[in-house]
Amino acid sequence: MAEFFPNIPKIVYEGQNSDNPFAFKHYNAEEQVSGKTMREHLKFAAAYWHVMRNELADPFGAGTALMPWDDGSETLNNALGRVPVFFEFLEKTGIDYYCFHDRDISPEGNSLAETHDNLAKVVDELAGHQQATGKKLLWGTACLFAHPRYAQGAATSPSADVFAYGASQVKHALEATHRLGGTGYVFWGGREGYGSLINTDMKREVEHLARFLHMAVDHAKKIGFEGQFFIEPKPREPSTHQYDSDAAACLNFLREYNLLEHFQLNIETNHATLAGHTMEHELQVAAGAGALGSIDANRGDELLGWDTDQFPTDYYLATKIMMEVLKVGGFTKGGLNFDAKRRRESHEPEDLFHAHIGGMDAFARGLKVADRIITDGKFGEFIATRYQSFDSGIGAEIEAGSASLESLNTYALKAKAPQLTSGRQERLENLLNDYL
Ligand code: XLS
Ligand code: NI
Ligand code: NI
Repeated sequence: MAEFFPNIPKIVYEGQNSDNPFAFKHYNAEEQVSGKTMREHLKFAAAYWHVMRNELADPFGAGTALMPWDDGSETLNNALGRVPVFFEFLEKTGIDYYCFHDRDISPEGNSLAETHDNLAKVVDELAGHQQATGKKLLWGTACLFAHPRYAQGAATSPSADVFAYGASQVKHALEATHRLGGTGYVFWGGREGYGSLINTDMKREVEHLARFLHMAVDHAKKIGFEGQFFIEPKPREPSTHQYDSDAAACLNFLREYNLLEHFQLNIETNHATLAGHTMEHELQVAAGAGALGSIDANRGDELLGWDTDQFPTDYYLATKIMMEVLKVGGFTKGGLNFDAKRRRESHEPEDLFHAHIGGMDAFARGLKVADRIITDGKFGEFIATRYQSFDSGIGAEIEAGSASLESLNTYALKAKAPQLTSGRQERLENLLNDYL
């Protein structure tokens, strides 16, 4: 069998004292952390679009990535040739899952029918490699944003023909995901938003988007797809405003259009920060609605206001994320997808490995620390104590819904002036440092 990364060994766990850059320092797949192995907790996935298709171009310059296995053509043959490269990458990194857009894995044809045909052929190839390696599909999605026909949106395009085209693409992407045993299907808004309201009927566009998602839910039922549907919030880029701008906006949309029972959220770190939120804020908003489903793991750059999709190597970030994941009882149909790309300067194939090793180690460390924090219970106890005035007496009546403005007026007039206890933020920040 041809080897595409001949100088890269299979990455194994060597522990914190290893100075081998091609080894894990924290990620030990079979190690148990409170009753589950690390691999079961973390459910790492690689993004086909970044690993195989990202040429590392930016708005000011051409791609730099060296991909000796790729002839640069948009042909079916080239697409088929990428598949074994990707599976060698998954094998060597020990990543169990992957995610794709339909157009990452297979090219547009000369007609829509040929496009669907291309997809089916690559899906067969992927199925064969999954079978041979035991690798699994976490989620699939359709690329409804790259082709010029989607310049004004897909489900929210002012053109019904574009809407129909996008629907056709989703039908096939959903069926491909089903055929590959994917446990989820993602809708990221892409160009579902607007550049300006001066030419936009926002209400009509949002209603169309809801229609589109209902069609997907109906089709899933029809074909027996039992994977989880996810929406991935993002506030802007490429559009000025995207309708699924943050977790709260998505939840409101899903509720308004009776979709909440069918959808969870796939929360991406860099999208959270673009929305002006922290990642843990977005995760908690989703968790509060029982809709924390999956994570696109990456991070932004404090100095750049765009979706830089950097690899998540920050221990604090990984710890905070894993605390939220553990608090909801872990992933079910979702996982941790590295929706992350190397910097344009890191153009050699081995950089793909350094990038993923670092992300996996950060999350492994984050998992261990998060588990210790939760097991020790100090933060949990502090927060419980902070709200204890609602556990009994007047507070319990408020929570139970048996208090009224009238009864609280009577209470407050008789009670002593309220006393506050310190929020102890700095003390808790120090405590977090103790764990890291
Ligand atoms: C883009 C999104 C995209 C989705 C899948 O910013 O993160 O990559 O994850 O369409
Ligand atoms: Ni993403
Ligand atoms: Ni993104």
